[in-house]
Amino acid sequence: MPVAMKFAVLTIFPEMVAPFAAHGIVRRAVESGRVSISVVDIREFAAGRHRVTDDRPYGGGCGMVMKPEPLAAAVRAARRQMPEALTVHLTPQGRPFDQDLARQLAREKGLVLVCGRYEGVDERICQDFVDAEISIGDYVLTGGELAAMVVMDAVIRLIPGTLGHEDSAEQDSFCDGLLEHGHYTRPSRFEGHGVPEVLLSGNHAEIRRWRQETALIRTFLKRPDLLAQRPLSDAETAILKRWCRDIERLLQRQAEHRADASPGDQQEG
Ligand code: 9D3
Repeated sequence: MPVAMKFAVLTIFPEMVAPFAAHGIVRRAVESGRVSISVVDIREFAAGRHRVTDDRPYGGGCGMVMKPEPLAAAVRAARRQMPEALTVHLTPQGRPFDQDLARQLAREKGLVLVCGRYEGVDERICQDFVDAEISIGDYVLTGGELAAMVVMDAVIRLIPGTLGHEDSAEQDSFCDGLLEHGHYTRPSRFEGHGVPEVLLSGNHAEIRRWRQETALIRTFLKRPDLLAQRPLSDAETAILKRWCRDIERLLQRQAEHRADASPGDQQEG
């Protein structure tokens, strides 16, 4: 199996990243030869007996900055190994990572992932040694390593052949812009809770309909932002209209009950 995607992770904490390749789908992807992951210790490119990788910021202020020379040397060495790779800096200032970006990155031949620590990386590295900047979200981490692993994880499962079931990547949430329906397995009763009857029926058309409907309603309830930016199919429009009609009918009936029960509530004269 030819390597479909090469990763190099540049970090001062290689022990943090190494175990990432040791489990599950990622491990299988590496063992099958579809993916290679090399973890590069930036410190090995640092000069002097103490192999210092950080220094105080020009202009003063708290915190330390990653020195440019070791990083530059590490990026150059990684690129020499993978000349076609895209060099990505994981930084809070980067483009927010999402499934679209994961799909884009999965088309690359290789990724050199530069993990910052401390307050950040010398700006001249950002300018001259990096093709793209990525953030994994608006919260503050202590470094880029977890972000690099998040990016690799999302990208690796998109590489053909890495998921057991070939079409699972196409079916999951965000692929069609909806959250997934609920999942159930045995036992059929668990601590007082059953399984939706339709899933036990063996009627596959009905099951498909139930899954489509619950996925849509669940997305509306939990992530309305996903629906706002996504066109609805005719089937989906029909499902939502039916819920709308059912809710209107319920409200109508409630209003009628109220009118019967307490005529005093009505405005008269
Ligand atoms: C005080 C200013 N901080 C910026 C918000 C400085 C700072 C905090 C944390 C600089 C770097 C970091 C370490 N974070 C990352 O390296 C990082 C990150 C993140 O913190 N959140 C989301 N995505 C990413 S990607 C890399």
